[in-house]
Amino acid sequence: MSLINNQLARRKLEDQVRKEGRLPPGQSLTLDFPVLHYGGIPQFNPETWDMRVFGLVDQEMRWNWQEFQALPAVKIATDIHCVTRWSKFDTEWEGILFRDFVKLFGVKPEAKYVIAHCDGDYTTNTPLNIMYDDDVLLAYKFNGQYLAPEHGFPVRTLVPKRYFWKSAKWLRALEFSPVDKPGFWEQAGYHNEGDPWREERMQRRGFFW
Ligand SMILES: Nc1nc2c(c(=O)[nH]1)N[C@H]1C(S)=C(S)[C@@H](COP(=O)(O)O)O[C@H]1N2
Ligand SMILES: [Mo]
Repeated sequence: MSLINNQLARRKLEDQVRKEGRLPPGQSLTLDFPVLHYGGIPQFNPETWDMRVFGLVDQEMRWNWQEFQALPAVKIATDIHCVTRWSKFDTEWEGILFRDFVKLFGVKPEAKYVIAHCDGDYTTNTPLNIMYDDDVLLAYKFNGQYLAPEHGFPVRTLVPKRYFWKSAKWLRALEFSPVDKPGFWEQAGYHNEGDPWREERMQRRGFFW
């Protein structure tokens, strides 16, 4: 497709999702899948990789790659919104539904926040009640294929109702905490909640802006 046709197609789809009430304020539709992260792309080693849960859980647990992949998975279609103002529509994901995942180890009633810990020291925080939504996954496939390394292979969280920085790539552990622990971007001045419909982008002037 020529550049002009591509632009027209993009505009047309954008108008459509706007009419449908699916385009949050200040966002525009992209047909690409931009890559954004801090630091390098971590190496995946299936021999040493594990997923862990710790903190306020009934039983701290870990899964190796084989065990993790064998857990019952679901497919969902959803829209994603990046704070850098792109939104992508009808994306298809496959992975373990957070709500199902927690049944494997049990969450203590005092747990109020989930902190995602990633390779490369990235963290991000989300209230537990948001994580129980029916669209929150520990995702390992996108549009039918395993995640590309730059999009978080082998596993990322997917929290579609928040700006995309809360969808943590290269996830290695979930911490269940009684107190909130602002993560990498949240400490740098991004909004702690990050709801795209309320345009919760920045909460204060951070170091860089
Ligand atoms: N581990 C990790 N996850 C991360 C980030 C990061 O720097 N490290 N960046 C976040 C940001 S700011 C965005 S916008 C999305 C981008 O995901 P994508 O590259 O798949 O589009 O990943 C999020 N998850
Ligand atoms: Mo981002």
